[in-house]
Amino acid sequence: MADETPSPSFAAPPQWFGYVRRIPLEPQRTTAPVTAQRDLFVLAHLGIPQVDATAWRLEIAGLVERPMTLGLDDIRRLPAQRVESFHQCAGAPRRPDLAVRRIANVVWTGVDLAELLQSCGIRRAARYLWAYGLDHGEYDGVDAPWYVKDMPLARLDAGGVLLAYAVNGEPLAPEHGFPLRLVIPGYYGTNTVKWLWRIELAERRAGGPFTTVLYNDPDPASGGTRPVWEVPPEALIVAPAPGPIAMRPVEIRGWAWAAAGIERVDLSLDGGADWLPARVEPRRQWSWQRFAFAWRPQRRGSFTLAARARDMRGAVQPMERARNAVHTVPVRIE
Ligand SMILES: Nc1nc2c(c(=O)[nH]1)N[C@H]1C(S)=C(S)[C@@H](COP(=O)(O)O)O[C@H]1N2
Ligand SMILES: [Mo]
Repeated sequence: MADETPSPSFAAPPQWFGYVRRIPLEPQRTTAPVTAQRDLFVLAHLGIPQVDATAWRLEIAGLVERPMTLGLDDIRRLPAQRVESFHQCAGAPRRPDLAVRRIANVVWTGVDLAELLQSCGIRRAARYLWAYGLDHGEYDGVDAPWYVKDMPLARLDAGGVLLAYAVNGEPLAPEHGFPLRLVIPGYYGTNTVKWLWRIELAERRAGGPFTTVLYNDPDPASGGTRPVWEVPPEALIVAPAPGPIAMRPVEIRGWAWAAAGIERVDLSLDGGADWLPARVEPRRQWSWQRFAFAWRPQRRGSFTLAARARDMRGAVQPMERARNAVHTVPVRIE
């Protein structure tokens, strides 16, 4: 396969250059089951392209029998699917020890990518899907011709992978990837490529900075590294907020999520020494799941609340030094 960098069939759009980050809602404000688009965190490593949808095209290339080029109208004419999913930023690409708690839950609308690729004919040798964003530039001292991420093609079998043009029923805002983004429910946000213009099927993983030097965490199991793809279990305490609370029954509640779905959430009132099970609601598609715990404080003073989730595969959150380390909230009963 040729290693030269592909370029779009249309003029590259103007781009506001530079790293963009909009801070997520504070945990105690993450109360809505579905996060409004205007409340979503924004993460863009290279800048924000301003795409003219009439000129824009999506190309599907690489190991397919019939390569395709589609305009936005072509895509919107295909059967639409809605997928509710948590949406989480993994945090700094080279800091697997930091939990940043950039988490939201949204409903994406778009086209089922597995079906679209079936209609192109997937060649037998194809193992990975490469997704190209229109943004380019420098990040962390590395120059990227495009923002490129990859995904094992086998992920398509679990369903829900979309080419999304709307979030919560609204068109994507420019900063959220207008006109089209890849959505991979259960995968960290870094993989959900915005301003998508090219999909390529390949035998091997993609070679750019965002799939090789960045977003690969040490993997103790193999001694090597592991791509930042599937989201391990995590829980966020929404209420109570840190600080003083009155001496009366308190509902401790929040959200828990994992690629595999949540099996249980345990609550601690003493920073992780003792644990008690919380009530966990079922998940809808790939959504986050509400948990709640009725607490009757027996004394005044300081407490460190902690919530620890376990996923359907039995993985449990580490207490510290992980992207999904346990969230704690200090409170004082007065
Ligand atoms: N093209 C492109 N897509 C991208 C990024 C980017 O820099 N360029 N950032 C990724 C990261 S790290 C995250 S967390 C999500 C954030 O999506 P949002 O800004 O819509 O919340 O987009 C991902 N998709
Ligand atoms: Mo991210």
